[in-house]
Amino acid sequence: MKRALITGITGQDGAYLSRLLVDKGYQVHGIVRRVALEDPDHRLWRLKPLLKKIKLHAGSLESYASLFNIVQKVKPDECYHLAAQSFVSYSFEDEFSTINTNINGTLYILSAIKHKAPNCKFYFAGSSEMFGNVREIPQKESTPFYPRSPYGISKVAGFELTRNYRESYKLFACNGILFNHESPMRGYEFVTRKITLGAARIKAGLAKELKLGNLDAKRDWGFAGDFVEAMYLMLQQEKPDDYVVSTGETHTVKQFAELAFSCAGLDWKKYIKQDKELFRPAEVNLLIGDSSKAKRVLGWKPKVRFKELVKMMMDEDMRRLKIL
Ligand code: G4F
Repeated sequence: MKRALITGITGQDGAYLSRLLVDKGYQVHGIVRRVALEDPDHRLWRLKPLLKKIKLHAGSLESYASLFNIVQKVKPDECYHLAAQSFVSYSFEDEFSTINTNINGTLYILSAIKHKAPNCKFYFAGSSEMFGNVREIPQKESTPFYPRSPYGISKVAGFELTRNYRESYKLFACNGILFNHESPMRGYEFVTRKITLGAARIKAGLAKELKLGNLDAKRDWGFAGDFVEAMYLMLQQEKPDDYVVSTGETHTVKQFAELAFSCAGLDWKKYIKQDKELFRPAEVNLLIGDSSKAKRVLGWKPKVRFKELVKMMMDEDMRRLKIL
């Protein structure tokens, strides 16, 4: 039985990836904060259906000792490093903790693997935020990085650490450069879920308006369930490499909102208010990925398209509020 270790297992991607790996017969281990183990109803809700099938270990990205001990104990065959402070907007407010946690956490887990499980295959959750002020359209593996946020900078550092461990210590270490990926399990702080929950709440009579920031930003939004398959496939190849994972379609925040509200039979223009406070000090205006390498080498392509994704998220939020 193969053993997989997932950091960030409590998040959206962690939940989809755990399901995928459990279904493939893996023994799945996850690293979570001790408080999560003490408050499973709130902090482990995404893993609820899987809790009896996976093993959770208390640890922290800030503690090398905790990561070292877990890697030593689990001796994983594959490690998926998903944990991070992943909210771009917050990274402008607390750049220190974002940079510290995201960069050191990646370094610690890589080092622990080098010392205690050198044959373990490693996946790093890189991000399209690394492209930032994009140097070419669409963005592919060879596109230069130009991050526009402390979060983006921390991800570029993690990307380079992963590549360096691959080249210096011969670790099987891969970078996924994942474009935005969403689902009904997305956190409320991200714009897609904020919109779908906001629209559902308005429909249910629980709210009157929804405040958003920049409506013109364009993102390449895919379905998280599809994207975790690409992570898995990267670690099944003969050689470690880096891959862009995206849908190749881009839409504005406004288009997302328009479609989401229309799924609830609402006209978005009546309810969405722009709030300057929600604009970022530096914005990434356009992201659109070219994932032809992932298609060619991994045989991966996205299954869920934009409209289907918006509808899936809207329907689920309306069901949660018992209006569908
Ligand atoms: O949903 P977002 O917060 O996602 P963002 O910043 O693109 O980052 C996400 O995707 C990255 C991959 O590219 C990940 F690495 C990262 O961890 C995260 O998952 O914002 C999307 C866009 C931005 O341009 C933002 O300015 O939506 C715009 N936006 C407009 N109003 C808003 C809002 N974003 C948020 N979160 N909240 C708003 O009210």
